[in-house]
Parts: sequence; structure tokens; C-alpha cells
Amino acid sequence: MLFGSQTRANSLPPPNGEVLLKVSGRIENTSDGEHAYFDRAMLESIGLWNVNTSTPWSNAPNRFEGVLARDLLRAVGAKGDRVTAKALNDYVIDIPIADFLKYPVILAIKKDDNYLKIRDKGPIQIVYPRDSYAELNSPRYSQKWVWHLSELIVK
Ligand SMILES: Nc1nc2c(c(=O)[nH]1)N[C@H]1C(S)=C(S)[C@@H](COP(=O)(O)O)O[C@H]1N2
Ligand SMILES: [Mo]
Repeated sequence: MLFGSQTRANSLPPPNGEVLLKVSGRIENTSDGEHAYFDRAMLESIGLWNVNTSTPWSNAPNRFEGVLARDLLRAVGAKGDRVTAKALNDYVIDIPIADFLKYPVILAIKKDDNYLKIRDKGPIQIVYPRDSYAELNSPRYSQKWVWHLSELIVK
């Protein structure tokens, strides 16, 4: 069990705003017994983290701000060893949860102080701190920088 403290199903508060992220699969804490829904305020209430990094699309560093993936998984009581990440444009990729435990990977909602819009690869983008860990600057990781992230399924 990766996020060991949860032992029973718990309810998350219902989202008031537009749902930006849906989480399902092997999770203990849900909004409706099956899925955990997050609006922007709920994501921000988990706590925000900054990552300053270049990206697969830009050598100039940007300051991304978002929820640590490991904190989000702890908030839903995730039990698995990987997540299937899905995007609004139907992009799908599996990501090992080990990545999130080893590195401060974030689900970014802001870039350089502005909320990410769909036209900026938002509203949520997975960002790896590749300027801080040389091994992350590789195509193997670039494919896990999911933009337009909309759904995580814990497996
Ligand atoms: N939503 C979404 N995210 C995505 C992709 C995509 O097609 N859709 N492509 C991935 C891949 S394979 C890479 S290498 C990086 C960079 O993609 P690009 O080179 O097509 O811009 O984004 C990743 N994130
Ligand atoms: Mo790619």
C-alpha cells in the first residue's frame, strides 16, 4: 500500500465549480462512491508547488505552479502502482506512480502566474522538474508531460 493511512472509504466534498480533473480506479476517497472530482479550488486547497523548468517545447524556463501528483494521489487514497492519464484530446498514457514518489512532478494549473487555458495546453498539464534532474530530460519522459489532462485512473 503506497499511501498507507487510509483504511476506509471517505467522501470528498462535492465540487462547486467546473470539474477540471476526474480520478477513478483504485482510490479510497471519492465524490460519488466511484470517482473523485476536482474543481480548481479543490486542487488549490491540496496545496501548490512551483517547478521552474524548460519544457519539451521551450528551452527558456517557465515557472509552473500546481498540485504535487503525489499529494493528489494521497488526497484520493490511491492504492495502485500506476495511473492511466487521459487528456481532452484523447491522448492516453500510463505513468508509474514511482515517478511521482521519486520526483516532485506537478499537475500544473498555472504558468508564469497565469492560469493555463486550453490554448496554453491547460487547464492542467503534467510537468516534470527536468531542469533539476538530468535524467528527466529525455523523450522517455517527454511523452508523460500530458497536456489537457482531464482524467487519472489508478491501477
Ligand atoms: N494531451 C496530449 N499530451 C501530450 C501529447 C499529445 O498528443 N496530447 N503528446 C506527448 C508526447 S508523445 C510528447 S513527446 C510531448 C511533446 O509532444 P509534441 O512534441 O507533439 O509537442 O507531449 C506529450 N503530451
Ligand atoms: Mo513523443
